[in-house]
Amino acid sequence: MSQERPIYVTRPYLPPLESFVPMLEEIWENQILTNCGPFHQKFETALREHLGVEHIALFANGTIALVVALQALRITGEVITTPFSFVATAHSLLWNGIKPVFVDIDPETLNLDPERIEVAITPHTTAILPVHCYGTPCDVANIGRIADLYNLRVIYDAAHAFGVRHQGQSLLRHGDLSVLSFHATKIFHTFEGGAIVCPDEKTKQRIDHLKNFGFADEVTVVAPGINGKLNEVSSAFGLLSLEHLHLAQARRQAIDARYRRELAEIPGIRLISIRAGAEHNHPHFPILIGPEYPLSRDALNLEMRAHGIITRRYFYPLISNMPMYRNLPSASPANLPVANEIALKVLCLPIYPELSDADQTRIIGLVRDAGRAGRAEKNGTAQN
Ligand code: T4K
Repeated sequence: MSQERPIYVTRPYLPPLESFVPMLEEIWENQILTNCGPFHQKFETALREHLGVEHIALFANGTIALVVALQALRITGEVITTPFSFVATAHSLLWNGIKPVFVDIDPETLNLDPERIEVAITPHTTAILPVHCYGTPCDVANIGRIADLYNLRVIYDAAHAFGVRHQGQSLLRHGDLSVLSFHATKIFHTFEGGAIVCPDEKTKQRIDHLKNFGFADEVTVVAPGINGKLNEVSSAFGLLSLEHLHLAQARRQAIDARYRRELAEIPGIRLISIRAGAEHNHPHFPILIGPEYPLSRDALNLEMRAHGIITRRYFYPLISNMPMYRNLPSASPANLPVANEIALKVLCLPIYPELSDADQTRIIGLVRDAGRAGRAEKNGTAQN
């Protein structure tokens, strides 16, 4: 391992500490720490405006928001979803007693392939749970068309899609619900946090009840709710971070653009293209290691780590290969050839606002040099 400090795949954006102190003083003063207090309400309003959505309900994290989103729409039976995601996507189904049905992904977008959804629909199917993986918009038009045709609900796991715009409007306006994560590793975070975006007041009301034990008022419990509320410190932090987000995003965009420019020419490295008509948010920088690159994905991962660059294999292992899912008929690798292949090729490079130009130079150099060294070694072996 290199003696230099490690470079992680991400680092949380933190606004100047002194700008947060007055908010903490206000919380200390009024002693309202949670239960949808003033900062929670202000943050909800500010986010709704920032994102350009009708309604939003804040949550303690993205996973509990997914679990509640499924409860809010009373989803049961079978739900079609992607195996290429963070494990929380499928876990939210199991927590609701719902059977996940895995459908393969599109090799270009790495999102649920709409062409494969219809054959997976059975009389028990009630919904589709796609993921806008790495912030790339799903094929929302075709998913919407299939959902209408078969009378299915659509809940987007939009944990990576904060701020993504698609054809001139928020991507979060698609589907019945969209679920966000504000985890520390996300482009916009509240330490831990999450939200559900919904189009109508009635659904927002039900979600608000569900996230607060089902309380409609002090003595009336209208549903078997859970405790999913975002606390006041996190809400205040979110409110403050929103003001700084444009600067952080400009830096991410520059890092993304430089990776694209300088990695594009390396044989065997494939990049995920930004979709036409989409305003991207650069949450991750995945590269796919193909057979023309002389090192395997795992060998490159180890090489990077040996130099203190902590790259990550998001999303390996594939959810469908995990012990609690692999016996499902839809989890068979034969049913999911693209997802299985991508999970073995993908490597996420560091991207975060404070990544320096010098560190990015080092990362790009390592990917390039590991490729060159591997090629020279291969050629040498071939000549001997
Ligand atoms: N759906 C999708 C599609 C998701 O990607 C996620 C979360 C969810 C649902 C669920 O949302 P939440 O319930 O989490 O709100 C991380 C995150 O824990 C997880 O939130 C995220 N997806 C997933 C993609 O990544 P790990 O296990 O990779 O995190 P960890 O702790 O290894 O962190 C990665 C790197 O980030 C570290 O090497 C250093 C840096 N880091 C991390 C933390 C937590 C920091 O610098 N500071 C920190 O506080 O899962």
